Amino acid sequence: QIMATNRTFTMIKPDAVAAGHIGGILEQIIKSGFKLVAMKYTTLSPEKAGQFYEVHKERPFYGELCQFMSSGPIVAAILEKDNAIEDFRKLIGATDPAKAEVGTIRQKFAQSISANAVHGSDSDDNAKIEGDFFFSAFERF
Ligand code: DGI
Repeated sequence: QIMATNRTFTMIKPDAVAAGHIGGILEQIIKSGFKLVAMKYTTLSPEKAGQFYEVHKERPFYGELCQFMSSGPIVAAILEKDNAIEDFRKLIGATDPAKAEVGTIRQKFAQSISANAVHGSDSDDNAKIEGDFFFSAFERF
């Protein structure tokens, strides 16, 4: 039997922070059954953003993505719930908010495919790598 993943990593991106949506987004996440394991309000330098998004290095939007992600403060968090990866990606909706289902976080709070309000890990392995990128062991509950 395959064990469902129970942790994911998220960021509330600079567009959503600047637009005052931290509270609304966190409320929807918590009400959807996710528990906070770790959380911080911080910034990414262009270098750090480049490191975080290394997998997208060859994509045409990489430069824009790193510039955007370092343009203002973000909220980073590790979340826990049964089936966390899949359920969280369902909760945030499609990468392009114009294609995101009604009621999803991106449909409600995102502005464009690049300024799309939130990040959600796409696999168990990446959730661990991304959580470790931001949090040390004593910063987790
Ligand atoms: O896992 P997702 O965040 O939904 O999407 P992804 O892993 O394919 O891409 C990571 C981020 O890169 C995404 O949240 C926003 C940005 N991005 C993805 N595709 C495009 C893009 N940005 C621009 N400008 N154009 C794109 O086609």
